[in-house]
Amino acid sequence: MNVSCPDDVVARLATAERVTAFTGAGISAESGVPTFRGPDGIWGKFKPEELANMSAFLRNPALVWEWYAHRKKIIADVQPNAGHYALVRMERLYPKFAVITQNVDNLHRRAGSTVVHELHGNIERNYCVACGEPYTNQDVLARPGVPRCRCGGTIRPDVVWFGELLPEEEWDLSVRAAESADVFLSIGTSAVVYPAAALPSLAKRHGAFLIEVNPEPTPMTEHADLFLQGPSGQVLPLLVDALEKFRLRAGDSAELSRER
Ligand code: BJW
Ligand code: ZN
Repeated sequence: MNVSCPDDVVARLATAERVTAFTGAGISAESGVPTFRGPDGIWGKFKPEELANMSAFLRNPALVWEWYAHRKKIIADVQPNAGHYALVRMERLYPKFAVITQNVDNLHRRAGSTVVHELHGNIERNYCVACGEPYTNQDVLARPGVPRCRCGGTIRPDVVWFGELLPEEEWDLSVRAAESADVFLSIGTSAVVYPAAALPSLAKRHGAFLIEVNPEPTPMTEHADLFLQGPSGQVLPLLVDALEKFRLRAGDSAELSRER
């Protein structure tokens, strides 16, 4: 793979104070979690709007639950990959570093990232539509078919479906992390689902240098200051290696000039 990150960009990224990484399904692809769109997407059989919305759930909760039970099992069995771990290394390099993720798979936290804003919920959680009682995956997967709450209500996954509002606090924190970023990385997202997809351009309007990491161009590519084309599990570790090398060299020269 030939990912070329110009020296001035490495310098800019290495000397930034506030860096924000915005991730989508692509960062988990190399862990074995299928993406939503494209040839290998989990939406191959169904369009997103057909399953991930409340009216589909009310119409056919068994079908929606069958799909979520399948995905919950896939996600429980996978591990974070080199891309997730590279972001953990990056967090250690900056005084202000945040991950904003559209993913519900919890892999950033499992890798060790500590500041993670989940915009579309978390597939490890569930709640009763009628009374709000929370349920774990262990609770719901033990019950065949559509899981029911003690109150008789239907339990649903704690994820954000089309037509639903994003969690307010996570959204506000994400907007702040975008607006204040010196460098904003958009990683493994098709950048078509709003309002999340508006964050990269928001960051750019507020002065961030916008870097996109994706094997394929997206609608955002033409607005990016730098497009690093390739799988994030390969591109991100190379990028962090370059940053660490730059920091080491800069540290060495500072040391040398103090000694002189
Ligand atoms: C790699 C890789 C590798 C592959 N390395 N990369 C018209 C215009 C504008 C907006 C709207 C509109 N009509 C309706 C809307 C609103 C709607 C929307 O945006 N629709 C668009 C599709 C048109 N948005 C909403 O409804 C949102 N809510 C909202 O707007 O509330 C206000 C409102 C209130 C009342 C009424 C109406 C509005 C909510 C959106 C919720 C999205 N939910 C989902 C499901 C979550 C739960 C679950 O997981 O089951 O979130 S949909 C799905 O898409 C999921 C994802 O987070 C999201 C984004 O997908 P993502 O991550 O970008 O994945 P992919 O598959 O699309 O892309 C993967 C990328 O990875 C590709 O680019 C690959 O190339 C790349 N890749 N391998 C790096 N190794
Ligand atoms: Zn209930």
